[in-house]
Amino acid sequence: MRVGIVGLPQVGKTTIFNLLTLGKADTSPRGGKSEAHVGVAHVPDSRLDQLAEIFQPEKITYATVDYVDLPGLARGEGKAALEGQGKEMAGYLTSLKNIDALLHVVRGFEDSSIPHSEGPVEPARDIALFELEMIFSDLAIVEKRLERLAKDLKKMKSTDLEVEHEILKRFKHALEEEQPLRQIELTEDEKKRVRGFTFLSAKPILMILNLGDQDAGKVPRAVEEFRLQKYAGMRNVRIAAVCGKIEAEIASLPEEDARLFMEDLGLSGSGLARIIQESYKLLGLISFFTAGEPEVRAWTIPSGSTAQKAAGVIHTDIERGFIKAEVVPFPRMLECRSFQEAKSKGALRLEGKDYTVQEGDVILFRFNI
Ligand SMILES: Nc1nc2c(ncn2[C@@H]2O[C@H](COP(=O)(O)OP(=O)(O)OP(=O)(O)O)[C@@H](O)[C@H]2O)c(=O)[nH]1
Ligand SMILES: [Mg+2]
Repeated sequence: MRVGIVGLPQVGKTTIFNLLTLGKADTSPRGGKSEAHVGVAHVPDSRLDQLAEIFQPEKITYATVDYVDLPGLARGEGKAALEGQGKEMAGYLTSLKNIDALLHVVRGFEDSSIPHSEGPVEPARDIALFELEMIFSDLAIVEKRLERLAKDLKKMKSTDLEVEHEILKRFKHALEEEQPLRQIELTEDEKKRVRGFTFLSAKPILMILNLGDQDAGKVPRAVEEFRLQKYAGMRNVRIAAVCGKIEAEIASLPEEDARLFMEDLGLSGSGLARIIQESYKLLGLISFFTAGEPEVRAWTIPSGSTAQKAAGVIHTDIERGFIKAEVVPFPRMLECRSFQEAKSKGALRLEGKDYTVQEGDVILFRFNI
């Protein structure tokens, strides 16, 4: 999974990128302004650690998420694209090609030494503004493409072009009503036809409020606190909060110190864990595990995936040569402590290729190639 970190200037994007990737990217005022940083976050999962205790593998492999940290996008840059002057936007869109979701960092911390481009701290206003910039950027792309299509359709008859024209007209209408494209339900075929465009408002989005150090208490009820109910109910949107600066500092401490520090602040679970959990929910993802002596490993699949598809995430050969999946739900594996014991206790199930993999399944695939 690849996630793009976006937002207005100086809201804490790079701070949160560092929190997620345990990185050390520069957050000083002039540090590394213009380039995008790319980093990898390891998905924390205590179940994987517990499996490792049982199987004593040579290697533990966590699931990962790639994060791309971008410079701030200022007010008016989406609009500029719409007026044919979108230099900033073009660079932005190139960096955001092929991402699965956006993480929109919204400023929630007060600090008079870091001026906010929009004046007083007000998350709802910033979200509305940023949504609009994304909508303008998308509208610029749609209008340009529609113009081209109209010309081409005059010259030749093409069902493909007509279908694309129809979808983009629907998009145009929604965008003109200031509706983000992520609200629109598309068929698989329609999705395929617009895959080549980087429509920002079409991406599932996780809005992360970056709160000040004293506001840890607001983390669990950020939606109510900042009156964001309107967004919380939208399709393909999730909202969560972190105290970016202090949580980034905590993340670099040894585990035990970090735990005590978080307890003091009243935070449950790390900022990293909270953001990743929300990202999985946003994208409808689940984890399953493979476990043996060489390696204990977590894998990420879309919820609803069949056993055969899940096998394909590990290797296409296992998908092609799939015979059976031996499945033990995680809690039962914790009791039985081996596939063999699970089998003798009746906790192991033999499943076929159409079995729907469940969150936390520990799976041994049988295949032949
Ligand atoms: N007090 C406080 N300061 C923060 C917090 N998060 C970030 N900052 C500070 O805000 C400034 C900007 O942080 P960055 O993480 O660089 O923000 P950014 O959004 O990446 O900024 P640009 O990339 O320039 O748009 C830095 O001085 C951070 O230390 C926070 O939660 N509390
Ligand atoms: Mg930055």
